[in-house]
Amino acid sequence: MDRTFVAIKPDGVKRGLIGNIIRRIEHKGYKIVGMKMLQPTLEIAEKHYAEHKGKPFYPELINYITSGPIVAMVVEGKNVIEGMRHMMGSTVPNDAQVGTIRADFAQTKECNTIHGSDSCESAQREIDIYFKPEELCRDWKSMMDYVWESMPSE
Ligand code: IDP
Ligand code: MG
Repeated sequence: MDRTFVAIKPDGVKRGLIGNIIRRIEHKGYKIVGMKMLQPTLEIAEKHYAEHKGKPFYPELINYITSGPIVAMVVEGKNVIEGMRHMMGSTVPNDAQVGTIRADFAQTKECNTIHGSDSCESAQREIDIYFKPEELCRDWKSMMDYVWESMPSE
């Protein structure tokens, strides 16, 4: 099963959107196999956003992501990396499709409520930044696991 790293960013936590966003992920049928609340340290933030170092918005991005707690998650599902990006919507909320998390909840690209990995490599890299292997709970069946098992193609 594919895996991605998702984070509800500080604006999402402060606005009380944790439940709403987790509900969307669960309703999609994705399986949450890791979850924690933490306030990213400067070190964690710089690791997470290393690819953006040197860009004009980098200092603001680091200030934003360290400005309060985030809810970090590891999410599993079929083609989940692409699927989560689709549910999140474009980086700029006003370009995002209505119904996506960013279109529905965010106003600016600076404060766009949710993060999701953009490739298999970034997913693994980001999961390793936020989670130790023993912090993941993989050994249980979600309802979706039973549904997949009952499908002819499984
Ligand atoms: P993504 O989150 O959709 O993958 P990236 O381009 O990887 O978008 O940018 C990472 C994060 O940096 C964005 O989600 C947003 O919070 C912030 N960001 C991106 N571009 C800008 C910008 O031009 N100004 C301010 N913040 C930005
Ligand atoms: Mg990105």
